[in-house]
Amino acid sequence: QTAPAWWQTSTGYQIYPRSFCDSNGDGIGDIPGIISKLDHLAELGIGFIWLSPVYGSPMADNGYDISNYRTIAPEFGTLADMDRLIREARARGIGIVMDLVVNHSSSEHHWFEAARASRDAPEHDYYIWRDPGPQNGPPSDRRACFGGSVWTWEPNVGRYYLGFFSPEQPDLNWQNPALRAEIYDMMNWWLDRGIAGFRMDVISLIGKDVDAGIFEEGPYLHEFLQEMHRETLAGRDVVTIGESWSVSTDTALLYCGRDRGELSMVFQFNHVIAFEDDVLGKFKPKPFDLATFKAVQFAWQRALQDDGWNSLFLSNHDLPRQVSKYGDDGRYRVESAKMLATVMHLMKGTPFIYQGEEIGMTNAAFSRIEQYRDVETLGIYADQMEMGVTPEDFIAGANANGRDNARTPMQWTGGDQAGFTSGTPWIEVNPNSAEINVEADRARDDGVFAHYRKLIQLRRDHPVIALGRFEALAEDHPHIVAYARTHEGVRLSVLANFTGEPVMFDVPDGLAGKGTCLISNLAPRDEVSGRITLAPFEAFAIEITS
Ligand code: TEU
Ligand code: CA
Repeated sequence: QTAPAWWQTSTGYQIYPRSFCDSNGDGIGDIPGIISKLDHLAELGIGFIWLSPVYGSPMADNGYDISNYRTIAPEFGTLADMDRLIREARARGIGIVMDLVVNHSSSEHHWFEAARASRDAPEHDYYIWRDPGPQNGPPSDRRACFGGSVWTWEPNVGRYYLGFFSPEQPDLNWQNPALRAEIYDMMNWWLDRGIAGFRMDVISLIGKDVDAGIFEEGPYLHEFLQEMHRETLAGRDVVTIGESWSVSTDTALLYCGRDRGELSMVFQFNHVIAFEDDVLGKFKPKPFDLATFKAVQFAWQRALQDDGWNSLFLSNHDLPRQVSKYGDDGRYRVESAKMLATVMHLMKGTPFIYQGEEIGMTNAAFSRIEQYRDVETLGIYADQMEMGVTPEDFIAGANANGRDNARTPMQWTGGDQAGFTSGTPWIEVNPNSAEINVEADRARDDGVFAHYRKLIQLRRDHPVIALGRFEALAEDHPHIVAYARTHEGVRLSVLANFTGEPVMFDVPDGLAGKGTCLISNLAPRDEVSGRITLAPFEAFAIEITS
């Protein structure tokens, strides 16, 4: 067996820069703010930061609409700040993974400005244009991710352009080789600055065949990813994380199989999609059930057991905070936050922590649409009002799954604006910051932070966590998560109660035994056998020795 790659034994941490730490009081988090918090992250023990976009952008989608790939948005800082971040992080053993958003650019990118001005501009073909459809309307009735049509009329050129997400995010035409060369050149420019890799935004969309109506995982996808690899990544020891909402256990290895020359790992959402409504999507959540959740997680563990690599996460800047969604953000907040972390971090793959998760931050609750800033929530609100959904029902759905509810500022202290800014934050601070904050949590030996820190260290110290085989046990148990990991004669038994009630459990053979408790969110146990009772949200892992 070859030694694991650095990104297989490290843990990632996602920073959503707008909400992380504001250094200059303008209410917007920034790069100097991130630098000032690197010690917090180094003490947590992470190996790399996935930095959500900081490039030049009009911020229609908080930076996922890039107008200049080689600058830093002034509200976030300067290129010199960015270089300093890369350097200072590296000095603490932390790599910076940048967010590569190349399915689309901003409509304010100079390419698009040229493209929309004239059909004769070379950049015109960098985007996806179609003539009007029937009755001079849009070429198809396909809806955009953030509401409205995917097609926007451009009178200057007498054509519609494609914006899969929003009109401010026109899709790039990957069929154009000059465009692809520009992108690879830009990637090399960043890689040469010393970054540790890329998280690739909606990368499964770049191979689309628009006229066939195929957007996700289209016919050109893997050809382009392999070309990208040859032109930029080959020979560099970096990590690449491919975001995809469509990848399945059947297609995952096409992206991250060891001989593919494409990506290190996929970042998939099957466990999220499983609980969305067929018509109203995320804004009408389906009730959670553990059996479905486990079936999805475990299917991915099995599918990438021998080849490929998983990303392990429940939350990010597009998803609700996990303690609110899957745990209990009231009475058992601390216990359930630790339980969820234990279950996720001890599977096979690279765990990702979304800023604030390491102290058990919860979703903020909003009551009015005016409290939202998010292009998705506002766009879909407009669509669903037209469909006859009531504002009350919509807000209820948005509180469960809306993006802004998990994008409120990082809670550093119990003081004013949670210590995030000395000014007025761009979006409201969660009022629970008086109790839930870094300072308070870190002051406790049994805080959520301490638990995450331990999990991260365990992954570095125990090869069974990074490399061990995964075996699910008691798979259809409705309340308990149970699995074993085995590696070179070592067995790790992981058990968790996913509910706020005590649960009696008959320990199956593949799990039972005595040994050393590696981690627990209650009193440590050094034995599991026979019939046991797990306390509400109890979770632990034992390295079995007999
Ligand atoms: O997200 C991809 C994506 O499909 C999401 O928009 C998703 O559909 C939705 O947020 C969840 O319901 C990526 C980024 O992570 C997201 O922040 C961007 O808005 C999006 O791409 C466009 O760049
Ligand atoms: Ca600022």
